[in-house]
Amino acid sequence: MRTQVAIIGAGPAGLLLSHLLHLRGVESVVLERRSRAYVEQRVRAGVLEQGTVDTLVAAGVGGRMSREGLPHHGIELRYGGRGHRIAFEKLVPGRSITVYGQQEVVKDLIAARLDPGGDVRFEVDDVALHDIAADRPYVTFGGERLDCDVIAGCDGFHGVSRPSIPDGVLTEFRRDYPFAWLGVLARVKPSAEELIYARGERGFALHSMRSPEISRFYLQVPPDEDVAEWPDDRIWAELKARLETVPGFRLATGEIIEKAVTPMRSFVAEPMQYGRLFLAGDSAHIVPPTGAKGLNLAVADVRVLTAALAAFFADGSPELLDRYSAACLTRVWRAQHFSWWMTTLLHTFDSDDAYGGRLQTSYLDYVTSSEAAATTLAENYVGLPYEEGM
Ligand code: FAS
Ligand code: PHB
Repeated sequence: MRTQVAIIGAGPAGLLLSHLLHLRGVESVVLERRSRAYVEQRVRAGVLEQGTVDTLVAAGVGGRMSREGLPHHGIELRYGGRGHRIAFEKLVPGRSITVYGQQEVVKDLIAARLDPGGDVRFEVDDVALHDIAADRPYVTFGGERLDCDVIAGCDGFHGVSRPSIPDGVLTEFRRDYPFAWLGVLARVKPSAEELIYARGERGFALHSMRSPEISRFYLQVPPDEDVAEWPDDRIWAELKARLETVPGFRLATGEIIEKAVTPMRSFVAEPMQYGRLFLAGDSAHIVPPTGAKGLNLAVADVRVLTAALAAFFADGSPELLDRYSAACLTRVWRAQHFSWWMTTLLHTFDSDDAYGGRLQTSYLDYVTSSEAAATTLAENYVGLPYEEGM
């Protein structure tokens, strides 16, 4: 078998890359180790930046998102017994976010790729990358071989692509956090119109949603927490304790349909390329989800990689491909900082660090009272505009 681009992974990065390349007349084959059903039901991100929404609409895969997604024009920071709205419409006029589950984006992209011209293979075992430093790399899987010109490693943090790069090539930057998130999906009407980020002595909590009937919550828990420690009644009691902290707010409860613990880490591998292998999305970088950047960064990488590959296959020019990693990393590190900043601002750290706690409160007071400070949060949250031509 032969294709122009072998894409490892059918998450948002791999699927969007395959679709955008198809629109530019570049062939690809997507190799995914999980089943279609698995990737379509996996509950992950929920917030799409303005740029991600615009990208999906421009690529012709934003129809259902435009119908079913929930545009939001602000978020609330809740602490010290008060709620403070960060009003996007005032601070960053014309830019907003859309709440639309990552699994819905994945479904829309798979549907588009299974049209004629698409080639997405699920339940593929033993993917291995070969000759990635040569100009004729290839991929083996399940006893088969796929020859190609380029390999896109879109296989996430635990994938096979990044480890295929020889030792000594990559510099890895990482930061771990002394907590994790317990994610909860519940069949209950959201208790507020917008997202609520709540900081308190008991720990961080996030009120989000997926639809007018489905709410999404997160609770800060210890880093190695076992989800079995969290029966439904304990989840509701803790969510109430952390969110019902302002007058008049009552949290509606209902049937919990999914719960899981997500580790919190910051990670970047530089450079995001080696020979004919290009890393995009979580295979190259991870952010704590507090800033809602993970999925959106994957989209930004894919936009850059698509333009570079289209130029390469059009006339062999390698310049954009040579600069791929540098072109992505400015945005990657901006999102890394914002995600680290939101995480350190809103989570409860070591209770002995009284000084650190005062710094957090002071910063929150500043962000909720200064228009300039609130604008820095708003413009990063809705997503900074893409660089020219990306
Ligand atoms: P993905 O991990 O989504 O996709 C990689 C794909 O590659 C997967 O389908 C995997 O099965 C496949 N794969 C892996 N190894 C392979 C191999 N050897 N062969 C073939 N295929 C292979 N971000 C937010 O913004 N907000 C959130 O709330 C949020 N919550 C998250 C919760 C969890 C549990 C996790 C793990 C991540 C969360 N994220 C969140 C981040 C997440 O949304 C990622 O940023 C996003 O999925 C990135 O997309 P991809 O880069 O495509 O990687
Ligand atoms: C979500 O709805 O899953 C979500 C929203 C905002 C975040 C993280 C996750 O910062």
